[in-house]
Amino acid sequence: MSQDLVRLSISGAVGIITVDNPPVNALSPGVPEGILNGVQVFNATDDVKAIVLIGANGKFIAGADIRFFGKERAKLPMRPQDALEQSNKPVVAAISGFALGGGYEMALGCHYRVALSNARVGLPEVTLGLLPGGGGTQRLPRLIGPAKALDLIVSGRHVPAPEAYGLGMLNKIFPAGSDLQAEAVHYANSIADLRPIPRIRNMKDEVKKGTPELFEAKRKEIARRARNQEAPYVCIEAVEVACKTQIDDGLKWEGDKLRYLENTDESRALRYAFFAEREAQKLPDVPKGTPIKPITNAAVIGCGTMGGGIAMCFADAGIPVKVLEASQEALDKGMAKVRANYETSVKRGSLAADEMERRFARIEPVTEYDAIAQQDVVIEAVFENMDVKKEIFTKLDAVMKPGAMLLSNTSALDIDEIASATKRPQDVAGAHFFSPANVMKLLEVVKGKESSGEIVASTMALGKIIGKAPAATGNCDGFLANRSRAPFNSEMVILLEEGATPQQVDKVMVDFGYPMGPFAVGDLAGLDIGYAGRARRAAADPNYRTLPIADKLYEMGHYGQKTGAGWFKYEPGDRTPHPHDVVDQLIKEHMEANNIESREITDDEILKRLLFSSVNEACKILEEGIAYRASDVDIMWLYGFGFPRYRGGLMFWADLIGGPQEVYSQISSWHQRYGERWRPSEYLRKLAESGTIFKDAKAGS
Ligand code: 3H9
Repeated sequence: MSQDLVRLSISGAVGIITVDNPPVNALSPGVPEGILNGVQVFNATDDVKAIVLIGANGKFIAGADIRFFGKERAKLPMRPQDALEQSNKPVVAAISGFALGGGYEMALGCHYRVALSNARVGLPEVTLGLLPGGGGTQRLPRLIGPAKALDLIVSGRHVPAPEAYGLGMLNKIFPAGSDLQAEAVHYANSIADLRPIPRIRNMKDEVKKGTPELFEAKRKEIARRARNQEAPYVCIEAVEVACKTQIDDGLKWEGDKLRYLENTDESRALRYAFFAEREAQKLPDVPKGTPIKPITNAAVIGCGTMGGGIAMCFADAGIPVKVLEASQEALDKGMAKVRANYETSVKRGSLAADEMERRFARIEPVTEYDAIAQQDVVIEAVFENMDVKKEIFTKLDAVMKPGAMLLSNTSALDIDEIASATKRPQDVAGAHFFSPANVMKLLEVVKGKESSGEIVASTMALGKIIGKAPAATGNCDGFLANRSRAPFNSEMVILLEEGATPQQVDKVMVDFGYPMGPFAVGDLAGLDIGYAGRARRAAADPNYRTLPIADKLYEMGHYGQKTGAGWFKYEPGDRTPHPHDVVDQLIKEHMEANNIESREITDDEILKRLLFSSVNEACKILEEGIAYRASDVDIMWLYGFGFPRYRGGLMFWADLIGGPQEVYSQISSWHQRYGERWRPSEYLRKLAESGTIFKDAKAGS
């Protein structure tokens, strides 16, 4: 097998080892063996004076094959990166595309590293709950020093080649588009006779810079975002080990830690999330090869909070966008808000001032529908009112060029009814962004019953182009994301009726790993949004479970941060939530009026009531065939609701704590205690009885 995955050839006095393992040249079984064989063969070939390690199809090596973690791996007589380092003939890593994880570690085993200027390198293992286990934690600090190595290994970021060159990670870069193999062979000839061969294991100076303060500062820096996680801390320790230990001892330490980390729930969850994200791109009911509509420009209807944010997404991706508002006044206000958002980024240092101007200039305010007629895609982003939306889609149908993508940012309304306002429902789909639209990564793509495969696939592709994580769903009230989240939103308020406090609930969820508690998030988004949604649902469903405490709070003018009071109290100019007496009073009154006795509600009950209620709803959505698979639920929760990635997502987490059987049994007991709202879904019952885990659950199965 290694012959197929790794090819050997000779150009003059240079032996070339080519890794050819599509799609990304991962180090699947056979590849490490092939590289090791190549080093041995060329070291034994007299005419070869230097060696080049390169990847086929414009990609170097994307790292270890992630599918094989947690499984038995073949034991080699020697690791290929160590063999590369020990080679008596100098080896040049020739990098195009990406050299990530085990791929860049292979390059660190080489004596020289050259790359095309559009390549990316890095050690992203921490994002999979691992540490670089192919020598990266020991070689990178020796090459570029512990401070820079810490930054790269603990963040896992992909570094563009020019920056990597500046950091000392690469010896030379060639312009994008160059013939990399020819350049690398030329380079190899130029260094073939240089001695001593520069082996990273012999570089001793940089690691002397690793002071205890450096590592302590890094631990402090990551404390909040890395809470509940192990891998980031092991990564720090690994660099510390590199600074204190002989390299062979350090390599052994690193290998042991990799074997430990690959079996943690954290790593399992992060690896699952990696593949779930890619799985979400696969649309079982859209044939492969369905054409994707090109997008060179866009339009957004409405320049409110959502519309402005969506326009920024296009501008940030380099796509010119027109924003339409009926009145000049609304347009000016919206554009001022967009500008203020950009200015905040400039002030924070995350955006350069000239780049802000370039982006802002891509957004063109307009007041007439004729002005947007030739745009490739239009996204309607006005407030949630069916009549208004239908009126807009009638207008769009009249003016937009044939084949234009007609998308609605509705978060709950019936996409089929919206599409019925046009004579081209096949070109209509939902493109649901999450607030703030320019920040949150989820794009929920909603298929109407007449949406064509082309519009769905093109909307998914659009999501990728503008840097989102797209995932598809069918049409129902609230679609997949908000519908599966709705029971969580109700349950958190119902918990108050039984004596819990907003601060208690928020603490449980922050401790679990959310960046903010759900009540604080409600205050940030505005309590008017939930109120309007509840009123609409209560009008439609006589059995709708009302939330009197939430309704009263809203009616008292507590709209959240914008009024200085919501579930919490806020001092002017400060977003820190403080407990509010009024809320305590409302809870007390509600309990007295309904003869509810206060009881201690444990953190475990809070967590499970919020999340299990949503797992149950997600099961109903799967049963109805509205979601393709459980992993799409997880993608929506990770990217739309801030669910901690290292727990995999709502459904994966539920598997980790006992799976369908545990969830079913708990929900059944709450069904007895609380009645109808906790009725377990049939689908959940079937999963529990068949022993299927959530992770493998598919639509309607
Ligand atoms: C590691 O190296 C540990 C070492 O330290 C240990 C010692 C050796 N494995 O993302 P795409 C699949 S840990 C298996 O859509 P792109 C992917 O699932 C690893 N499969 O392409 C998809 O399959 P499908 C450290 C992989 O162009 C297809 O390839 N490395 C792997 O948008 C295309 O992927 C990383 O963390 C893999 N390593 O992005 C890098 N990588 O078509 C992980 C990809 O069936 N990879 N696949 O859905 C990436 O970040 C991106 O894939 C990359 C390309 C940027 C490379």
